[in-house]
Amino acid sequence: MKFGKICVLGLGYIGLPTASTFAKSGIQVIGVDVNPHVVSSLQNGRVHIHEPGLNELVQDSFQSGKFIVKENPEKADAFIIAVPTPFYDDKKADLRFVRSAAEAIVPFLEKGNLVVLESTSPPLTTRDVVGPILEKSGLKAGSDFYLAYTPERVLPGQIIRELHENARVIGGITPESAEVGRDLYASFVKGQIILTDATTAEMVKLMENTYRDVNIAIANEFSRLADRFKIDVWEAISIANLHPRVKILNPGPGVGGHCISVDPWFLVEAAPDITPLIRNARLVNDSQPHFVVSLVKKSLGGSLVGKKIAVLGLSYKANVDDMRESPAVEIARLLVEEKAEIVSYDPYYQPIMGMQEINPTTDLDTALAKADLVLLLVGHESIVDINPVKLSAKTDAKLVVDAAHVWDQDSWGEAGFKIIPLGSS
Ligand code: SAJ
Repeated sequence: MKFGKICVLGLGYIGLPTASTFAKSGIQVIGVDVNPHVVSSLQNGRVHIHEPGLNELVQDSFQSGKFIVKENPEKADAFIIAVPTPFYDDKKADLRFVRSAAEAIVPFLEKGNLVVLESTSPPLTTRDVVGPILEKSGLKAGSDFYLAYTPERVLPGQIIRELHENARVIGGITPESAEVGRDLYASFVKGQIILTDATTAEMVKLMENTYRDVNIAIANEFSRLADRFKIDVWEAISIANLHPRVKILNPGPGVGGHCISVDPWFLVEAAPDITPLIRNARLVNDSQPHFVVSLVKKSLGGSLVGKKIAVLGLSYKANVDDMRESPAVEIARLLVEEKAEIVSYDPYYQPIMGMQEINPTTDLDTALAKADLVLLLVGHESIVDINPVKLSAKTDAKLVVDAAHVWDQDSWGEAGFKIIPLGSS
């Protein structure tokens, strides 16, 4: 099938790169967002998301006239839903954005159209939630219009490259729906395109992120065991990983972001009676910030009251500006609760992010000025590259807890610092 014009609903971290990539491939794209600020900012040529290469891509597609941003959808050959699926406080999936995007398509849906859901969703969402909403149009899913699920699987920081290069799974509610989906995505995907049914494609996405979460949980638990038995977890992991069938991931301050810390809960919600491992892995990773705080406490002699701590890094992982669901931010908050006096440094911090309670700054010197201890939480390149000799001139702190395991113990030791890596104290 040929696609002259498509509508992309949701212009966030995934929808905006996807919409502009389709536009670059020559398809007329109408980008739609319910947030008027996002719409007006894009209409004025301002890209609201920090992602390498995205600004250039969006500007190019605006200039070519192939990408237009509007508040409402209109008739098109295909509709792509790329809205967020957060969870409620009780960890149940919040499908309100998916439902309202599907509702918004109903008045414009015509025979022969394709509708694709990209948002990460619990199993059966495409068939049992999106399908019935679209059928309010009087058209039948699978026979009058095509319906498919294709998860985005790109890594923040490398979205543009991975959109093109990653393998893409497309699951249809009928085999024809998957094939028509392939016709659309083949316009830019260079990786392998695998066709399957919609529920398998939903599970693929959830299984990938759950696999990673469980593996990080075991690495985090190993860091606690290493602390208990006074060994260096990094040395033990690197030796264990020499085994040809072992690949242990890295322990860290916890798991953040809007994917890995959320998606496993969709499986637990869908089948709580058969998912104890997935649930417990989530609980282990969610409690890792407390372990880091206990390590800091131990390093400072047992109490944090009045202790001055420079917290380095607030994002959920290195080299991104995303501080949502960040374990580093949680650690900073826990330190404040324990009455430590902290200054939190992150080069990506912006005042619009708020969080005044953790005393944020983009000035490293301010963070270090009066510190008793440096707590390194995120290995942003600019933090990894800090020269220990230069840093020693800026602070009286001689103790460093390195939860990201990025500073070399020997060279920092020579500059007069005691480095305490997570999992080898
Ligand atoms: N982390 C560790 N130890 C590790 C690896 C990661 O503690 O060894 C932590 C990170 O610091 C971070 C969190 O886990 O807090 C998640 O980071 P990540 O880089 O593993 O993943 P995300 O959330 O940025 O992106 C993931 C990716 N999924 C997989 O790699 C299986 C990406 O491909 C998905 O598209 C994305 O989730 C998504 O949107 O679902």
